[in-house]
This record gives sequence, C-alpha cells and structure tokens, in this order.
Amino acid sequence: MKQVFGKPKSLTENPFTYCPGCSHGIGHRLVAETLDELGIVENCVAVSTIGCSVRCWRNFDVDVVQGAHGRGMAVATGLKRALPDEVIFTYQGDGDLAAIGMAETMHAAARGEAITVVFINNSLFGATGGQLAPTTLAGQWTSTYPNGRDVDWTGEPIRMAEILASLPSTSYIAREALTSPKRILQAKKAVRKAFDVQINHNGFGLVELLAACPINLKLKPVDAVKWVEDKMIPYYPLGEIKNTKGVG
Ligand SMILES: Cc1ncc(C[n+]2csc(CCOP(=O)(O)OP(=O)(O)O)c2C)c(N)n1
Ligand code: SF4
Repeated sequence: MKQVFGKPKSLTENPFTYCPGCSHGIGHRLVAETLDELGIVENCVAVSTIGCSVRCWRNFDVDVVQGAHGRGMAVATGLKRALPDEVIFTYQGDGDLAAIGMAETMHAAARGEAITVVFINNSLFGATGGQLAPTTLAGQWTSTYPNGRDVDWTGEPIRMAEILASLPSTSYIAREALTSPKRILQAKKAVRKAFDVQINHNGFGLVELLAACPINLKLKPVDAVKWVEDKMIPYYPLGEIKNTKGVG
C-alpha cells in the first residue's frame, strides 16, 4: 500500500509530551519536515532553551545543545562561529526570546548571525503557569493579571518580528500561525525560507509562529485555536515582513 503520511525521519520515536491542543508539536513537525527535505539531519545542531519546548531535545533526531533560559541565540552564535558548515537553529518561546532573552535576541539579530530562529509565540509563559509575557495582548487574562493586561501599567505588547526586521543585518523575517491546515502549510514555507537564508546566503532568518496554549488560556483546544485566530492575528499580522535575499 502506498504510504501517504508518516513521521519525518528527523523526529525520534519519542512521543510529544505537550498538553492536548498545544501547538508545539505542529512546530516540531514543520521543522523536522524541513530538515528532511533539505537533507541536513547529519549536519545540523538545534539549540533548545527553557520553556515547554525544552523537551524538543527528545524529539529532534539531531545534535541538540541546551541553552539557559533566553540565551538560545547566544549559544547558536557560538556554535555557528565554531562550526560554520553546520546548520544551526534555535527553537524558542516568547517568554524566552522576548523577555529574559531580549538582549541576546537583539544583539544576535543586530550582528546578522547566520542562524535560523523558530519563535513560538503563544502570548504567555506556558511552562510556569501562564504569566504575563511581553507578547500578552492588551486586556488578556493571565495568571499574573487576573483582570486582564493593563497596558497603561505594563505597556503595549511587543511585536518582535517587526522590531527584528527593522535591524539592517537581518535577512528573512516572517510571521505565520499554526491554526488551520492552510495556515500551517503557509507556515511550513516560511520555516523553509528561514533555513534557506542561512544555508544559501549566510543570513539571519526568523519565523514567528502564533501558537495556542489551551491550558493557560483556560480554553478547550478548539477554542484556543479560535482565540489565536480572533485575538492574536489582528495584533500580529501574518506574512513575510522581510526577505532581503529573495529566498523562496
Ligand atoms: C533563568 C531562569 N529564569 C526563570 C526560569 C523559569 N522558567 C522556566 S520556563 C519559563 C517560561 C517559559 O515561557 P516561554 O518561553 O514563553 O515558553 P512556553 O513554555 O510558553 O513554550 C520560566 C520563566 C528559568 N528556568 N530560568
Ligand atoms: S503549558 Fe501551554 S505551551 Fe506548555 S505544553 Fe501545555 S499547552 Fe503547550
């Protein structure tokens, strides 16, 4: 019988251990499919950081270096400079990339490091119980803002992709959403381009993927996906923001 669907080779046999309805599994799959397609499983190093996706080292069947919380791009910088022929990518949540890791993120991007960043924005700190993150929407309920994010007190949510695109040294920046088959296919193309720009142009590539964290949104999985569609996408518009090398 012809097989029409299977596990990417660059995923291990370990099951995903994320909550039901979590988008991390989809993010992992898109990365793994891309590694398979590019044939880089043997010369690729992933950097896992802290957050729910710290567990990705169990799932990606590539070499993985574990970074401290927020320091993924600093670790990736060292790896790429020491091993310029390897493909290096980080897989980071929004608390990781935009809160504790803001300095490392900004400076790696400003230097135009030849790395690929997969940025999972689920609008909160997932692993630690749904606290407010720099990406939390105005009015959004979180465990630390039970009355909803008050932007007069905390400021407006940060659009990381746009900020990083404004830096002259970044090459490819896009934002997509993991909310429907159509959007996931679009996200896959962006993931692929974020790798292509590193491999073919020695450039910095980042793809932000809007993601659902049903547990901390206190929503059923299907409602969490709808929440991402209805609430996140209007504030975080989808599409290619920057593509200076014309990858695609
Ligand atoms: C230096 C340091 N500070 C704080 C923590 C606690 N911590 C672990 S996971 C996490 C939140 C991660 O949230 P995010 O990066 O958004 O990823 P998610 O879990 O939502 O995927 C925090 C604050 C830590 N592990 N290390
Ligand atoms: S807490 Fe949220 S981000 Fe973490 S595994 Fe569960 S649904 Fe996913």
